Amino acid sequence: PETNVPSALPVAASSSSPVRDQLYSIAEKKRSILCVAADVQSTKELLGIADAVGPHICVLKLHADIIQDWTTDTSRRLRELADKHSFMLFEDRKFADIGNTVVAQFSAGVHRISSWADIVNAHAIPGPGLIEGLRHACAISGRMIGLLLVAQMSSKGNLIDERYTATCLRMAREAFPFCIGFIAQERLDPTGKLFVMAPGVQLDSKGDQLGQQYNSPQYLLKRKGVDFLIVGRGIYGSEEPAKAAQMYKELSWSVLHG
Ligand code: 6AU
Repeated sequence: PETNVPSALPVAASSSSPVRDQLYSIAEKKRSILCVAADVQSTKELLGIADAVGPHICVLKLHADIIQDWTTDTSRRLRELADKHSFMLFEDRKFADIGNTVVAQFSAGVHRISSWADIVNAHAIPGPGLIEGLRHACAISGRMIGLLLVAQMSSKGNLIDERYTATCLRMAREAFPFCIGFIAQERLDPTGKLFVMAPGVQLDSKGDQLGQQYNSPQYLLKRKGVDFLIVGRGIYGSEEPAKAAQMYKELSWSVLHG
């Protein structure tokens, strides 16, 4: 169903999640609801994209496990860029295992996600123990990190149905303020307190060969009521990523406020 609801930006003040507050404060200051997905495979490319699009984004999303030469230096330099340009780091790990395993995936291994990420995401399918494990691991790390539940997907033929999405909404409400929102394709929480970041955004393409489906910023923001847009190949795959990021930033902001 189409929601046709306005942006959640005005309700930011009523939030009691520091991570959510920080995100909305960056979005307002930079007039950007844009998250760039930097799905490149080397530290050099990752840092290059982060520096180039940094002025135009509120969030940089990455898949640390596709970076061939990842070291602790990669995360240290990423954090420096995040502070320099004022954006948040979102590790798109999509945790999907029992709590005990997820805690280790989150805090240990090569990537030590809990030591540098501001936002992470997870599938709800293992149940609340996963969320509890992540919340506990965050408390131990001493860092403020926000969780997004993957409540809908952009890919063709995905197995998520309305009942599953409704259960995600219930789980997310119970886990607020650690859980701050969703990866989804439409607004799920009518109050907008739990926000939606929507992937599957590109102007020049309808999809790829492996089931990705794209919609326009106008459609997702105006018709579906999402709050933030995630753009990957439409930006890092373009000839001038900084220019493309600026274009997506200005377009999406003006769709909401223009
Ligand atoms: O714009 P693209 O297609 O180049 O990149 C989209 C990015 C990729 C995906 O791993 C991710 O968004 N994604 C997600 C996320 C963010 O969880 C969920 C989903 O349903 N679809 C999707 O594309 O980094």
